[in-house]
Amino acid sequence: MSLASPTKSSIWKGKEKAMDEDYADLRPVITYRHLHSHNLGVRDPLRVVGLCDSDAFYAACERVRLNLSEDAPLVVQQWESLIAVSYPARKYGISRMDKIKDAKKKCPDLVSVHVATYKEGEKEPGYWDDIDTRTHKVSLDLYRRESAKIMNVFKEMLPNGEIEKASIDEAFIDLTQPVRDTILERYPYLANIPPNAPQGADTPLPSPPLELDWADKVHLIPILPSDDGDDSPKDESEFPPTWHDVALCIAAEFMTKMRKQVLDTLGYSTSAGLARNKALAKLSASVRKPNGQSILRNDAIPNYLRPMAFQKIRFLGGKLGKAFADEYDVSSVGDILTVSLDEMQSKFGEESLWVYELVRGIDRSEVKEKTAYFKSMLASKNLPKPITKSSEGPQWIRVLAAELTLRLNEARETMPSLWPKTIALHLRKGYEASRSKQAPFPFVKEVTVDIVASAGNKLWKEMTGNAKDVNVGALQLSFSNLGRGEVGQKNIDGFFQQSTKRSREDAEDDQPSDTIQGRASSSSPQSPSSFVCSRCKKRIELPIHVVEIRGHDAEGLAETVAALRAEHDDFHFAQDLANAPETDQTGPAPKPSKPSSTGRDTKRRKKAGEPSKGIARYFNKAG
Ligand code: TTP
Ligand code: CA
Ligand code: CA
Repeated sequence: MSLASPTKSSIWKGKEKAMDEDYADLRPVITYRHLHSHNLGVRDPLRVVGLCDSDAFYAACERVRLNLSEDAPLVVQQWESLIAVSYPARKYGISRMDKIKDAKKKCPDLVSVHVATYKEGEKEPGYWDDIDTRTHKVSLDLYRRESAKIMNVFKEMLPNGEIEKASIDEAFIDLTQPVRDTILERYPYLANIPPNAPQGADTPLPSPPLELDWADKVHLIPILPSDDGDDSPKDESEFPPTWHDVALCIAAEFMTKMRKQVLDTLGYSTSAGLARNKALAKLSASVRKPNGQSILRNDAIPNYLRPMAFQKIRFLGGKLGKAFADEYDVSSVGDILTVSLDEMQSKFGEESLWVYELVRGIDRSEVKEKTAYFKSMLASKNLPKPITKSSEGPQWIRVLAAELTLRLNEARETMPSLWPKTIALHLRKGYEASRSKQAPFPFVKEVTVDIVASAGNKLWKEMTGNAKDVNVGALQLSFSNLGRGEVGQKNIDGFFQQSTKRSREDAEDDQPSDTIQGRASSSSPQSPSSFVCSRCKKRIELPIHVVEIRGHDAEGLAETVAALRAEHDDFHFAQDLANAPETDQTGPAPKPSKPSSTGRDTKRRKKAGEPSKGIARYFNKAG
């Protein structure tokens, strides 16, 4: 750290002061009003959020499919690379970084499964012997299906909890409401405000129980830091349980039950984290893996976060985190705590309030089911060798059509009225901007590969025209504007719920379907590595290194882009919250020395729709 630099030293607050102030909201007063309110949302002092992540997920899916023992050392391969490694295989020192050849050297008994692929002429993905990137296309359908089963277990077991799928193998679960109901059941004396309560509903709750029986197989992240080399439990008696700890303890019971159900009925072991918000739940979930469950009590937040590399925090891992690290020469959360809010905002814009809060263990993003997730479906293929003849297109379009057909029909099993309004074809050279063309997709009762392929072929023909020579490095076929409607209804417009506000993306579908090169990328509804945000109207693109990490093929991208979209939504949400005027007194009291965390200062408020100049750029187009 270059603390000595005179220009930089002026931005550091006194270390001492930082320690005292930074985590000031760990033991908020909880009143009867808090306990009895149902709509405090992210300001709820009793808020408890879990994140559940499946262990070595793709490997587990293949183990279950093949009915192998849990001890089998197994890897999932995509071409020559590994995309998932079971925990028994990790014992041999095998990691995702290895090539299959090296992994087999490390463990001669290794079971290796190549991810399923679509093959020309086959309607369904399968496990073939002659896998070749020139003729096959990766299918993640099995993992998507298993993922949906896990989500269904959560939904069934927790009808009044909010569940948000965060990626193919993880979900955030807001347990606040079910936990609140349980608290009232277990501590019935809290159900009514005592007639002699001095401040009525605003009277603090009586003291919580002196000891909590933390459920089995739960790891409590320690409140006090371990001395060098000494991990033995410390005396934490100066931190008696709070009502929030009671809430966490009950949340842990719910989580244990759900994870057990997933393991018993589906065969998947999972790891979970529980804390007061999403960012902290996500961090805690990776503390004990596999098959672990960690709880981060509020009192444990400071010593857990301070020494941590701040780039481990959700959203701070990418370009934004790197920009902070470079700007302030910081690496740990403790380092970054010494950067004042004014300094941060002057360099990174008003919204960096949100980073300022994250490193202080505050995350105001909501757990919300993302329905936009199902608004589009896409299948894509990066070709190992570009297509150079127009006549070579249809064979790939058929492969993509088979995948889309399968996925649409599968989705229609649970949502029979689901129908896409539009079909689009994108053609790209490498990762350059794509050319695309779209057309309305007419309603038919039964969708078949032939119907989808012929719609795709028509677009291909229109795009490549009579040209004999073409140069196409990647193809993508997509359905967009999927909506619900009455089965058998002919009028496509009738399929869409009135409640969905028309986004710019929807509106663009009314424009002529032909798109021209260059503009195509920014006006098309989907592209494999990006999406257009309906709020800030920006095309949000995955960084190219992520595109590469997700495999040699574009398949994994759909998931990653969905996650990116969810994160981007959260980003807007966090911004909204930061800009919203405070409506109650349950949040942390604003400190006079810096702008309120709820942004009362209207001068600081941005106009809706105004493009963000600050940290938003770190979530945008690479470059
Ligand atoms: P992860 O949850 O990151 O990893 P994992 O489930 O394999 O292992 P862990 O127990 O450590 O959580 O990713 C979930 C699945 O996503 C993984 O099984 C395979 C896929 N994936 C890729 O295809 N490419 C990648 O680079 C990563 C990180 C994951
Ligand atoms: Ca996982
Ligand atoms: Ca994961």
